Amino acid sequence: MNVGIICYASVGGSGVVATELGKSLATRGHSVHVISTEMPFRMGEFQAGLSFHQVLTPTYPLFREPQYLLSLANKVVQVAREFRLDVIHAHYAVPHATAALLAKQVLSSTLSSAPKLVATLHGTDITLVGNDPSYSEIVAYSIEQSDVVTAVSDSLKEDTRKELRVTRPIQVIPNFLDPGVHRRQHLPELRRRYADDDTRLVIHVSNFRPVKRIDLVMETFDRIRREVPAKLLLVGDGPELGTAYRLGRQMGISHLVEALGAQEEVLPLLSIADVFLLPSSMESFGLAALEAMACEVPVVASRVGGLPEVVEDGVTGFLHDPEDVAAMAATSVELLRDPARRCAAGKAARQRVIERFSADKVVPLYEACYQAATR
Ligand code: GMT
Repeated sequence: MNVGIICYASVGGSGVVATELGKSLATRGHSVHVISTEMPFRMGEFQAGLSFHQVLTPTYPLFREPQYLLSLANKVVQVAREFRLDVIHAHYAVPHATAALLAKQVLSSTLSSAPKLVATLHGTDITLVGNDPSYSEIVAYSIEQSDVVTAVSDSLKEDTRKELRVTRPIQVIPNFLDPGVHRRQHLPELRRRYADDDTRLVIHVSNFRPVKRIDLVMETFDRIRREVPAKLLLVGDGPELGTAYRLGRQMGISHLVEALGAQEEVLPLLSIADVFLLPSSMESFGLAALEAMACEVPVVASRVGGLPEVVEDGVTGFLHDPEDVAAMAATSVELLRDPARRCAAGKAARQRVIERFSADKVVPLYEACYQAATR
């Protein structure tokens, strides 16, 4: 099939999933056209069957606002017409589903058979942005009008129903990764760079938005390090990184915190970690948790959104009430003190990824969606 994939290029789970899906589909013989403002950071080297189309949004002195919705819809029309797209797959509702819908309407007026629209909802496009009264009408309409709609978890499906009063069927297709690539690497020298043999490594990877609750990451770690010699690796960048620096100074633990900034390659860092902290206030899925699990790192997280669908509480990781830093710290300390328990949870986590969230199992579900949409 000829598939157009619209996604955000910036570091974020929805762009990662869209790009990995594009790569997998191309490997499986489809012709995939990724449409974004920049080459998504996971797109990597040339791959047969995978091409990139850049959306340029020109400015004009009269406009204070960039016209991204229009330039994206325009690009989708051009790509769809030129490459005879069968499917336009919009990742993230705002404004990608709307741009795709507009493009489809334009194409329907000129092509005998316009491409079908598949929209994948990722989380913040519904729970934080899409449900804002300034956007909700148009986001709900775009979802209702898509040919097939998928959400990355049951929790997000329910949120979409509740928050946007969407009534159409929504199929749950979880996020995925390639466990052959996402696996723990043996990197003793890298580990030694951050910790000696007696020091445990706690890691947090995110885009440091308020929803990630960096304050709770710091508070949990502060409790952990009072019980076990430990260091904290902070991977990623965003508005709340400054909060981490400030709290680190106030708590007197800056020397135990390594902030590594945005990293394209997180596997080596996950591979040297002992526990992954994710105390988010909302997480429709938690792709970062899935990546940690693939690298055999037990996740200690808040019981919110889709995280209970990813992390099997007490087996592959541990979930606690949001903001319960005492419980998150206690569980982390238990894991950090008990290598056998940590190892068992890590192995169970990887097994769960292989069984439920591997590309081999999930990508065919998207192919089936495309077939259903074009039938
Ligand atoms: O979490 C974010 O700030 C970004 C957003 C995104 O576009 O990547 O993440 C959402 O989509 C991811 C991919 O499906 C999910 O793994 C994240 O859980 C979800 N974030 C939230 O729900 C807060």
